[in-house]
Amino acid sequence: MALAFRVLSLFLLVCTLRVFSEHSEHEHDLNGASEDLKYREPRYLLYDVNPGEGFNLRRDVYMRIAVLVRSLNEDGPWTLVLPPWSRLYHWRSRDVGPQERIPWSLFFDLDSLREFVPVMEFHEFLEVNKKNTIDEVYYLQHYKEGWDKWEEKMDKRPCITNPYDWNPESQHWYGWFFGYNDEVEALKMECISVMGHAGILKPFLLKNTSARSVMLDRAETVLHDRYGDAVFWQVRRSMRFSKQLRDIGDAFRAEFLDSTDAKDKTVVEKSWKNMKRKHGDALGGPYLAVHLRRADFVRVREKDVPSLKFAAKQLKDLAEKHSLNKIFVATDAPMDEYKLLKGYIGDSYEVFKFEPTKQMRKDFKDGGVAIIDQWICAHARLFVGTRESTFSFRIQDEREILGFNPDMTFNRLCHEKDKKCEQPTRWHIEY
Ligand SMILES: Nc1nc2c(ncn2[C@@H]2O[C@H](COP(=O)(O)OP(=O)(O)O)[C@@H](O)[C@H]2O)c(=O)[nH]1
Ligand SMILES: *[C@@H]1O[C@H](CO)[C@@H](O)[C@H](O)[C@H]1NC(C)=O
Ligand SMILES: [Mg+2]
Repeated sequence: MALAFRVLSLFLLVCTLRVFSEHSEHEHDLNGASEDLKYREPRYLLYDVNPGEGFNLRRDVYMRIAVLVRSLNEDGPWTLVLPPWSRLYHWRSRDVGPQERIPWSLFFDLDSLREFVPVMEFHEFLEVNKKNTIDEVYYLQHYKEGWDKWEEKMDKRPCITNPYDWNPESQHWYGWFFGYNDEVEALKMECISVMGHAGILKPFLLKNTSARSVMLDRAETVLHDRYGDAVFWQVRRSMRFSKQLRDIGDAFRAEFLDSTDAKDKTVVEKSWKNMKRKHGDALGGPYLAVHLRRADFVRVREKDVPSLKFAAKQLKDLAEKHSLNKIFVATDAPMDEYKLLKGYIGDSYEVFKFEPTKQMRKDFKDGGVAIIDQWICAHARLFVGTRESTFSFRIQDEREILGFNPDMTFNRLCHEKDKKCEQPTRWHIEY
């Protein structure tokens, strides 16, 4: 495994260097351009997200920034530097080794991301950057005074809170830097109050700074340029999970759920660009999948999370209605809660949960196991999620990409007291 990773990262580095040298050729074309213009290309955009945010909101922030970087590339070559995954709040397993500095290639297919925008891993950036400093960090924040009318604007302002510290010795800024806090520093750090879409940052990045590497911290502060349009879906389609994780999910489907792509009409094209499914093209495997979000949600979203008994009742009713006798459960609930649920469902249905081997957990960590759960849910005939869970939302998008009938996707569990039981908003795919 370790060797496979080394080979993989070497390969990715070669790809990056290729992109890099293509850019150098481009620089030779810049006849008469000033020395520093030549020096600054390609430029690098780094970003980070509020430390408390979970994996699936972070995926959404990637999309906003990827659209920005693609638009920056209309002006000159920019590369998006992927923020390593370090110590996410929900990743609690202690027996799988440290869950930090995890590169994106463990979870995602980088070649697929690159079909939307140039990206590189942070460790590759450090290699081509040749120094352990980021030129400029802009910490995005809201306006201290709040707002009464919404308007797009951004201004340099004093920091409301500032997690960076000045290091008088090096004359640089200390920061978390995705868990590289003992190695990496920033030359300059400022706060910017912003209200608007990610696109508002483009003129600032092109005109107000010529730094080679710029990091936007708290990038979730800016909104999607256009939520749900064709470009939104392009970047979403490019965010494919890594092959190794998909393979594990597919093997589980085949072994336990009688589910294969050919039979279920969920065959994936080599490039996401060639995949343009219509609603109803996909059939899905003969099982009902539920994403039962528990853990912190039981407390913070009490009104939306049903009791295990009532969840079981809803699942049985749905399985019966759709004549499905297998139920796949993806959940962050502890084992005892899962067993209770299974007991409430009873013997008339076969209930499954993905149980990773010890080696899989070590190799792919909590983040990888969660992706396998999402992948299996994405292939079910019928999916039921949890209200307001970005984990459930990402499964819904995945099913839109695969071409499911929306009736089989946009469903959720409800609390016993929620008689209205409003179903999720249907964000349909656009091409
Ligand atoms: N394996 C697994 N992990 C889950 C499941 N549901 C939640 N988690 C974990 O809990 C995290 C929830 O955070 P997040 O991704 O922000 O989704 P949200 O909080 O539901 O919007 C996930 O990223 C997973 O690490 C599940 O069904 N299976
Ligand atoms: C960017 O530069 C323009 C022109 O100099 C200036 O008006 C604007 O305030 C600057 N933006 C920020 C956020 O500092
Ligand atoms: Mg969350």
